[in-house]
Amino acid sequence: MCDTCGCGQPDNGITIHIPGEEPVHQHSHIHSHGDIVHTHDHTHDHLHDDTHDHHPDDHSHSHSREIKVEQDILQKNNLLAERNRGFFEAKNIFAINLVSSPGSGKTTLLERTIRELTDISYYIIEGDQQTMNDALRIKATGAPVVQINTGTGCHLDAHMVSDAVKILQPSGHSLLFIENVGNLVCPALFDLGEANRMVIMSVTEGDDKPLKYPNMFSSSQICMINKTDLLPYVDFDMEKAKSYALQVNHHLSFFEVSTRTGEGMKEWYAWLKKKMTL
Ligand SMILES: Nc1nc2c(ncn2[C@@H]2O[C@H](COP(=O)(O)OP(=O)(O)OP(=O)(O)O)[C@@H](O)[C@H]2O)c(=O)[nH]1
Ligand SMILES: [Zn+2]
Ligand SMILES: [Zn+2]
Ligand SMILES: [Zn+2]
Ligand SMILES: [Zn+2]
Ligand SMILES: [Zn+2]
Repeated sequence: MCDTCGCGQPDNGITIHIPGEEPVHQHSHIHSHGDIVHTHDHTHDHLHDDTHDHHPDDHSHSHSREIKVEQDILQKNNLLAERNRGFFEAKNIFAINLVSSPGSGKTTLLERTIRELTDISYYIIEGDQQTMNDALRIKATGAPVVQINTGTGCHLDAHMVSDAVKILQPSGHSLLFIENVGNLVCPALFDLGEANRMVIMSVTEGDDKPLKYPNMFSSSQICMINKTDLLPYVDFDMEKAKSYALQVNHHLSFFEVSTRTGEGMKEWYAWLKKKMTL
């Protein structure tokens, strides 16, 4: 699963911050296979079910053992994701998980949406390996935000989201945007409890991404194609991109936007408004 991309490393130091405040949550893990060694350092006390991701961090084990560990990780994640989903449904919180490669424009989309579609109450969870940059950009819009830094981790998981939600305290009948770590691979495997997953591709990335990273497109319900203002300058065939995406998931619906110029945003806002009145 993530063995080759870094999040299988021990001590991957997850932190959760409100911008401008001291870290409110810190995990430092010593991991081993199975349940032999497992410590948590927390800067606060809260109940833990001990259902974290524990990625295999030593390769002396057999292949079948590795697959078993990965299945356990995903099963535990799925259980926690269902708890998150139940909480969101009970409070009428519409949660969207934004996934994409780095730099497709997720944060720009959120900034523009929060500023232009003002009759919705927003809560934002930002996920990046390092920095508070995105949380600070969101804070400037006035929306409540927490930043999860995943350290070496390459995706958010349901436990991190559950911890972040406890800090964020979203009110009922609100819209929760979860901006995942920029990565078209691992976030596909981790259900966060969202109602909808939206994969964002930008026209600078090439129109073949759905075929190269099919899991991300098959696990999403919505596909946004961003940076349409750059179409005259790049070899991106919009119809091809959409047909590739539909090849891996024929249920996908599309938005074509430029979060820079605002082109196409009206349809996105209409969709969000409709979701918020359901
Ligand atoms: N031309 C153009 N540039 C855009 C558009 N949307 C975003 N950008 C630029 O793309 C770059 C990345 O945008 P971000 O919003 O930070 O992207 P992100 O997906 O949040 O990035 P990560 O969180 O690092 O994965 C920035 O320089 C943006 O100004 C767009 O519609 N058109
Ligand atoms: Zn990974
Ligand atoms: Zn742990
Ligand atoms: Zn391994
Ligand atoms: Zn971002
Ligand atoms: Zn915790």
